[in-house]
Amino acid sequence: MPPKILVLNGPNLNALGRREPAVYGSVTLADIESGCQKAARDAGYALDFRQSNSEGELVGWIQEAMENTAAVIINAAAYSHTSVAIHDALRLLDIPVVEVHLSNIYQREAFRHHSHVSAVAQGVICGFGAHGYVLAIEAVARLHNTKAS
Ligand code: CA2
Repeated sequence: MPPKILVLNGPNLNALGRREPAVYGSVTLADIESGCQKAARDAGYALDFRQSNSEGELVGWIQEAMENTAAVIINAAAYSHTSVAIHDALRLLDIPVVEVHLSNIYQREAFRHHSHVSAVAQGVICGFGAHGYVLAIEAVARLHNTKAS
């Protein structure tokens, strides 16, 4: 069984492709999942891709990643800017965590400029739309390969 990357998506990302195409593009979350599945397969990983509108459910999934998970990629959406609970759960992990945002949060409203996820992430990718998720998978593979060699 290949090592598993867990990709977590926060609130409202299930609505992608239906509203605000100028900010988030016209891709749906299902499109993003397909791209991630391909990138993960190419890099030799299994991929578990999830979305929730509930902060508690996201915290539970992060806790599950303490076992049998090689890395977490997370777009916590609005919870990035508000959730100490997600920050605390992520900091318990001793695997790579990569934060992704579709939009460049630093070009947007001031309340999006701070993320509680960033301090507990190995790195942050924002502003590249759906391709950011593929870049995050490549970054995880590079981190694991560097560690192994
Ligand atoms: O750019 C990102 O990926 C964000 O994480 C998206 C969040 C936003 O709160 C963050 O500041 C940046 C919002 C996700 C909402 O998704 C929508 C989907 C369709 C229509 C409207 C919003």
